[in-house]
Amino acid sequence: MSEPNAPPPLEITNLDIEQDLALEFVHVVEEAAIASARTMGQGDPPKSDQVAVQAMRRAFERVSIDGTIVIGEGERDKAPMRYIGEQVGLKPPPGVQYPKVDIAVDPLEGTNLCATGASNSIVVLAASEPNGLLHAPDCYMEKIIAGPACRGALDLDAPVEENLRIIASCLERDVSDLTIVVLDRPRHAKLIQSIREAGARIRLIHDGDLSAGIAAAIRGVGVDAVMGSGGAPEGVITAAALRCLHGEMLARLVVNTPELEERVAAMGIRDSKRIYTARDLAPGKKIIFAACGVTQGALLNGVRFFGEGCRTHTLVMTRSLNKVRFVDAIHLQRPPGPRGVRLY
Ligand code: VTB
Repeated sequence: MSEPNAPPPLEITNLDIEQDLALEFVHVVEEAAIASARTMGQGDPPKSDQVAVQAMRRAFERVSIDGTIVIGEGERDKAPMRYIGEQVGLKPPPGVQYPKVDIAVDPLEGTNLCATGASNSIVVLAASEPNGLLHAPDCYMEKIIAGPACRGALDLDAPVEENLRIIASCLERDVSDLTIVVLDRPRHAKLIQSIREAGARIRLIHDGDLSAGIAAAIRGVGVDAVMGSGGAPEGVITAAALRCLHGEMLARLVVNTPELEERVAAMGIRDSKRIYTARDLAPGKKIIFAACGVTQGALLNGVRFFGEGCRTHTLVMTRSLNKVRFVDAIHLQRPPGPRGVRLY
């Protein structure tokens, strides 16, 4: 018999992150994408970022999760909006507990791309059960990312030309047929030279190694691999996507100052030189990944506005359910005119 004054038992909802919440996460990235797309080309990156973060926050308030942001806006970017450790999700009614979910977000990946109207800026989030995503420090990360054909075949410490030879052979083509994406940064001068000498083609990008990483794991988008160093937080989110796509990723934190060494140690990372696979970076059993295009991109269309609303394009993937979905949504902000819903 229960105690007369005992609190009522907690009703733990059976919501499954992948099965039941996919559409909720789609809604979160759509809202942030629509908000930031309104600022496209205004030349104000912090503003673009801020509206994305605010819209994301508001949208999270409707999702039935007990969420914790484990990767948020970067200290590197000095984007002060979404803090690591922040709790998100709908407040449950008394006696109910929603599923605990760890969340990694990049409310606007490619802030500068959006601010200049350049292609490939996206809103991204990854979610998993607690501890399913590495709590990475906001430093650089060396990365090599390729598609499923290259699984287990690459070596982060091998010479560039060797990895290119392997990628070409896994994809059954010549090195000269490959397209390698590299962030256009002075630190990559040597890497770029080596790729050129090996004879592969290069696409230099200004920002957005996350969307390039996803593209590398999908055939037909024109990216065979991504090489070089980019943000570690972006690396973890890429890894979550790659786990859903069964792609290949090797990565290592770039810990090159005593301060960083200390910060990494304080975060519980014992071996700062460790080479991580996608599975190490995103070990979750349940993983959901959602990305919505902001500006037009190779993989995702940007947000298109028209009289009565707008249209968004979202990629949503789940690891254990093995689903890769593209969601093409029309958001009516007012009733359509007499000729019905417009598709553009
Ligand atoms: C990359 C890129 C991001 O940061 O991770 C890059 O994909 C790395 O930092 O879009 P640097 O700009 O210092 O090279 C972004 O450009 C934005 O954080």
